[in-house]
Amino acid sequence: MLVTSKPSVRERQHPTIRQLADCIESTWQKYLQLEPYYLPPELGYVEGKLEGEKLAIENRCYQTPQFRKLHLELAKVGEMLDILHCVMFPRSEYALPMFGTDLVGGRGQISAAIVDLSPVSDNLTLPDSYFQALRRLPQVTFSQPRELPKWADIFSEFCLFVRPINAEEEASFLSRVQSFLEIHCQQAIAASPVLPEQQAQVLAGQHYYCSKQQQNDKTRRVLEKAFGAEWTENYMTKVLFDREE
Ligand code: 18B
Repeated sequence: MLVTSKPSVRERQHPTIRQLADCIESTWQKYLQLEPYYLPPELGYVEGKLEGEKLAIENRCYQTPQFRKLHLELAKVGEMLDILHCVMFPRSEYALPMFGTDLVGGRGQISAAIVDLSPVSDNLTLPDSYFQALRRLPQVTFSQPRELPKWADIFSEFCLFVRPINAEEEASFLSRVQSFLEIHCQQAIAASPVLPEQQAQVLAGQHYYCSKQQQNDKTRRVLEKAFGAEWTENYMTKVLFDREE
């Protein structure tokens, strides 16, 4: 079922998805000390079949002094579906929010664009420094805001979830992601570690975030159709939303 071959997903992605991938990686490079993070080799590049179409997944991962794992994933289902998925997992020494973004498109149109800096504290509020920085960003409006599903109580009040209707809105979404990332990287490199006894709390917050993301049936369904239920469960809990023990 799984074959490993030369990754080539990025060049074939929707241009906005490619631009976002480039933007994420260049912002990481600008602020963070990137070191490699090794996924099991059979999960770096994965192919399966979904309704006769090829599903190809390309993963890039890094770690830094502040982040246990930076994960950027590009997936392509034939000519039907292009997906960008990105999550930054802070180390348990840092009480930092979770940055996450997902961009899903098909046949030239982006249907879902979501980005957030999600709190992991007990009371699910962002650190005040994040709140102040996010509050100062310019107001943006999109013609087609989308409603979050029930499991999505993890997201902050700054979460943006839209269906961008044209190139301007796609650019506007990209610029928002860039701002979130800049704020996050700047805050992260300036952050002090928490006390050892507070690390369990940080991990508990991250576990809660991951357990909610694992309830996203739309992600699960795409993966299950191509790779089966068992592979998908493993992938969602060990690669997409894994827990640091
Ligand atoms: N996701 N997404 O990452 N998902 O991974 N995603 C969809 O137009 C994949 C994240 C989020 O309305 C859709 O409806 C696959 C992160 C939310 O019920 C599809 C992968 C976040 C929704 C996929 C992937 C996140 C959503 C439907 C692995 C947020 C709306 C598209 C590569 C930080 C859910 C549509 C709903 C939607 C698929 C959010 C097909 C396969 C990090 C909230």
